[in-house]
Amino acid sequence: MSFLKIADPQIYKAILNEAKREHQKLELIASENFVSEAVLEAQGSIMTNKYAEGYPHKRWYGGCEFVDAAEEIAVERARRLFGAEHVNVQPHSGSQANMAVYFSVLKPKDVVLAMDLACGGHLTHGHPHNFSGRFYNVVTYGVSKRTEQLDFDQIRALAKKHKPKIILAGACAYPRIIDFQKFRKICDEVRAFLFVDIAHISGLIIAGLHPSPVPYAEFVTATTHKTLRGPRGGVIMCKKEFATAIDAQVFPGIQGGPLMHVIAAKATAFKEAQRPSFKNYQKQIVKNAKALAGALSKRGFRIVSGGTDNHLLLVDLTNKGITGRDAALNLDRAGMTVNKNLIPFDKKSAAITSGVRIGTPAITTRGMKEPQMETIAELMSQILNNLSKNNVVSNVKEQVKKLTNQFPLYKDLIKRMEK
Ligand code: DSN
Repeated sequence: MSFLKIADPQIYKAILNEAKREHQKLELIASENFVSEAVLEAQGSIMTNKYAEGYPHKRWYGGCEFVDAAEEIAVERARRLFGAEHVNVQPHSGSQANMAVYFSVLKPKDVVLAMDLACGGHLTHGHPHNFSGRFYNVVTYGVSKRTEQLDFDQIRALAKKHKPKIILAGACAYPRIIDFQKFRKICDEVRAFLFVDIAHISGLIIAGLHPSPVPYAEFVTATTHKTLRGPRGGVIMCKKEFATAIDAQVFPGIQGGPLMHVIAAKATAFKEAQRPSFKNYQKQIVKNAKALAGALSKRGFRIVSGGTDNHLLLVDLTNKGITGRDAALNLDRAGMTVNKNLIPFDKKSAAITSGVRIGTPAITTRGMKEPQMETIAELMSQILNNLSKNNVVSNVKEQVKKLTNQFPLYKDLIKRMEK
């Protein structure tokens, strides 16, 4: 029996429709994934009821013994997974995690050196409309025009010129390995803190498929819902000496009561990430991204930087004469969900863009492998070479349905909800 179906049929229907959408379409947004039913159960649990301002055994409210247990388990699992000295699992999102790091060591107007949003950086690293760009003096680095990869000579030169207090590494649309040791070296040369945002690549790091920044950086933030495949939320890792400052910035600095049901679900996701099968899953994510990049490139699509080392690829659509916005809209009509994305040195605005970003974490969770990447590239190519041809859209849509039916998602949950 469903309590929700009786209490709120409209929301019940919206959730059921969303479950069906997730099943029927190909989810290719690089930052999305599908959590396990165990994570869903923890997140949907009665721990949502509890106020627990503070930290385990130092709360402002009574009755925290069981949420204390959940938070301690989450912290310990994250600490082991990442090899971190100190972990805070309370940030509601990646934004709060990043804000807490900035607040812990910066004063307003201090200089930060971070990656340009147009080259793959993130809003909360220093965009002028975000708290980060409004409070701090943000200088940005980009990528080399020739390689479309990080240019450490440029980063060093900017660091020497502007003397930032923090250098931020990490991105949400960068398809290559990031060399954190090189960032550390530059930080040491200019006496800056190294802050790394691994929101996108945390799963790859846990699996050893991408070098970890934890040994090199004073601060590392992540989200738990991308390659890590947990509930929507944030986490901070830092060196012991900053533990008190970070904890104080998360609470009471910027947050009140932690979301204990989400923290319980983070703990469950961390446990899932300890399994050998998680490593195999991450390996397949990278194999799939490489296969998809290769298959698209074979069909005449230009892949930014010539390929990928991680879970995502950026496709430059300039030679196809279409914008990222039109590409994303038309792909979605045919059942393939991607997002429009700026490419390095894009001449178009962020609302239009010349590219799309494509990620493989979610389709890999469904069990898709290299042969399916070939099929997906072919279906994408049919749409992008025949924009607005309705017969092509309906034909591709049918083929997407056939493919997704072979890799069912939330089958039992949908069945239960449809009863
Ligand atoms: N919105 C996320 C992404 O898509 O990369 C980052 O916060």
